[in-house]
Amino acid sequence: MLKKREQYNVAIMGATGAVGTQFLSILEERNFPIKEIRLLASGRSKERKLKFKGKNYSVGVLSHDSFKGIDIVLSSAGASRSKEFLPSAVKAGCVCVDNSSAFRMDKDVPLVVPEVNPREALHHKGIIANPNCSTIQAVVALWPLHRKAKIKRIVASTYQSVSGAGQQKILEMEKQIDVINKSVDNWAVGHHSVDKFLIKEFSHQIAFNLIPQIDVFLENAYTKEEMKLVHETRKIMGDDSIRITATCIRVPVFFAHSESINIETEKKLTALEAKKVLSKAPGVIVVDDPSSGKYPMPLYAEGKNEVFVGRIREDESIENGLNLWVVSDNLRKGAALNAIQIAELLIKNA
Ligand code: NAP
Ligand code: 12T
Repeated sequence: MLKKREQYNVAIMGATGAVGTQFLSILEERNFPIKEIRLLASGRSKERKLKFKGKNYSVGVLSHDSFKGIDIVLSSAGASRSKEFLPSAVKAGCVCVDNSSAFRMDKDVPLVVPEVNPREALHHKGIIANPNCSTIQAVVALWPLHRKAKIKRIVASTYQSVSGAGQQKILEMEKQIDVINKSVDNWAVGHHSVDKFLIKEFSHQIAFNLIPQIDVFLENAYTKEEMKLVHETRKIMGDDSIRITATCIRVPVFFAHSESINIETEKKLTALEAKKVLSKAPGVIVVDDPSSGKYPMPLYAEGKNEVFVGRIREDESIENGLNLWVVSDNLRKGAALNAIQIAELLIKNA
């Protein structure tokens, strides 16, 4: 349990990463009540300093002894680091909000999106899991519709930005684009492909391409990312009867994930009713005026906190169906912001 205090000692595991640096910006923006901030990463970063509220902080090397005196751990250093080090943090008395996939489906670990299931956050045993980025933005948009009309089935196709896969992937796409732009014949067939040595992080070239694989393939021919969306959505919405299927695609966009979502509901919901429900939903902004070309796009969701929903229309192929286009900054609501909102919930209830 988190003890009530005026200010808290916070450790960030993976502080130098794509999500870690967002943790720092968002904690600062929201004036999170911090007494001491402890930045942790791998030995590769031991000479590095990061800025927080105008001051430089050294990065410490993560170890089992990193958590003494810490109240809250925000972890984003990969699932294997979470599995290895969070038990030590819990033993040291910390409450951990974990961004990795390590504990999300554990029965004893709440999986929380504050707009959907805030009360779950209070029944933890030291670890609370932050869902996958694609799951978070989907459930923020779908939960209000589920409450109104009961969702029976979800078909989701995601268009996920490279930043979701970490800092190195962002750099790889930048490099590929740079090399192609400098090549003299880049208008000709085959000339927008890069040399193999520029493809290290992703399994294929990502610049000017799409990759229909995120995370590893499983025995059922789906990827792990696709199955995370299935299982996590059911756990957060607290309804195992919802049928869900997903296709996850990596797109050459730097920040923000987009999703085309089709739902079938028990009760009829017109597009107008759905728009009304969503325009009152917490954390959602409806951007839906096709006649003036207004719909959500990743470039404009970058750096924002909300989940943007547009292209809301009835699925004319079934009785009770809707199609939606859902866009959000994957490093903010999809990761760091959601985790910080969970920490804020814990503080409010401490
Ligand atoms: P990233 O940019 O590659 O950063 C990884 C971070 O982890 C860096 O700070 C890195 O430190 C640190 N790290 C790596 N190996 C370490 C080790 N052995 N010991 C200590 N620290 C280590 O990746 P990211 O995109 O920020 O993602 C990190 C984690 O967040 C992953 O678990 C990912 O699954 C999760 N994530 C979740 C969501 C979500 O859906 N909610 C979204 C994105 C990412 P160095 O700089 O020293 O290498
Ligand atoms: N492989 O947190 O590659 O489970 O975009 C998030 C993002 C795993 C996760 C990605 C991933 C997660 C990615």
